[in-house]
Amino acid sequence: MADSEFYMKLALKNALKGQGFVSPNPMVGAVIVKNGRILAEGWHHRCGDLHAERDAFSNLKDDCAGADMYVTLEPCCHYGKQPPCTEAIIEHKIKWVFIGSDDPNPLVNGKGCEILEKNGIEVIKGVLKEECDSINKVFFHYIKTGLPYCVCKYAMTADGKIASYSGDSKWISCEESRKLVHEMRGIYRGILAGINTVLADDPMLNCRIPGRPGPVRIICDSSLKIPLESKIVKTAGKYETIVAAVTGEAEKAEALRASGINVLFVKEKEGHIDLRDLFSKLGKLKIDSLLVEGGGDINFSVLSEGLCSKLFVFTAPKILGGREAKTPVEGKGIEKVRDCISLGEPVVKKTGCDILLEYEVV
Ligand code: AOF
Ligand code: ZN
Repeated sequence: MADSEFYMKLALKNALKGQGFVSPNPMVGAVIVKNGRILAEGWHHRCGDLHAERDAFSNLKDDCAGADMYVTLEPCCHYGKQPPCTEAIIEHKIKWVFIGSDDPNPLVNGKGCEILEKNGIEVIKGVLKEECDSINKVFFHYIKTGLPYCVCKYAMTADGKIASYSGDSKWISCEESRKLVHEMRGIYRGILAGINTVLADDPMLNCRIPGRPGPVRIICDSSLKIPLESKIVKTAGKYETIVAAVTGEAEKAEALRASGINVLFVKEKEGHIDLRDLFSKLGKLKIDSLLVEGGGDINFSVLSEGLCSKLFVFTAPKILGGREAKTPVEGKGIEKVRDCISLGEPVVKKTGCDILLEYEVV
């Protein structure tokens, strides 16, 4: 492995330490190397905190003049919550900067590299670019579209059912798969479910991994049917919660707001919530990623409207049968196979006795 790849791998490892904490910022890691010796490492710990480059500089014990810096993302050159990293790099007299990903943020977008080069710093772009790009899919999507990067997750039986004909769904997937779902909930900024899921299961939709902030819970409830005594409403003071509606009594909206819920009125589309409008409003609230644990109708809407980027499908070695038993993607459906929603090659994993298929929506 080339030296530059070795140090970039280390920078990547640092970047990942910010997972679940940096939203809506990217995960970024940095390493400073001089004469084959690592002088310091750093990463972006949390949104609002030091950027990776400045975090690495804050860990220096020796002079780094003439050193190389490896950073997984193009250094920023603007004043945001933090001052420009390019300035710190210039001040510290770094000689070479090795970069993984470009930063598509319009405030940066190549200008970071330009400034470094204008100041006599050698810039090498694209070191382990694919790996660096792969950790910030959420950030790239969000900064380009203003919409949350959306992932649909469901667990089904080997015959494609998400519940039995009587509505029973506890539990389709095995314990290990359910543990993994809690880990996912700690990674995505929001979790979206429909009112029918709340009425049927009275779920918490929180993350049970200690130390993780947990997602904002978002319920699609077009006519504000959510019961005041549901667990979601009762715990809204503790876990950030949004109820998205189209209509509903002012009194009910007030009662929900008094419980700490953000009631968000959105546009209507064919008698339901206009998901594109909801996504755009969630984007404005800085929700950059969304895990959809919806029923079949929500899943069909996000998929057919091109709002979903990724799919996690747990398949359990169980058969439920039943013509009336719910399936993961319902709605109206698609008339012709040639018009289907296409998915990429699956990544296949085993979780306990289940199989997890991960697909990109292409
Ligand atoms: C870097 N290194 O570690 C990160 C960068 O509001 P701010 O100041 O935190 O700026 C956020 C923007 O800065 C973000 O949208 C992205 O373009 C860049 N993030 N850049 O050089 C870092 N986290
Ligand atoms: Zn920066």
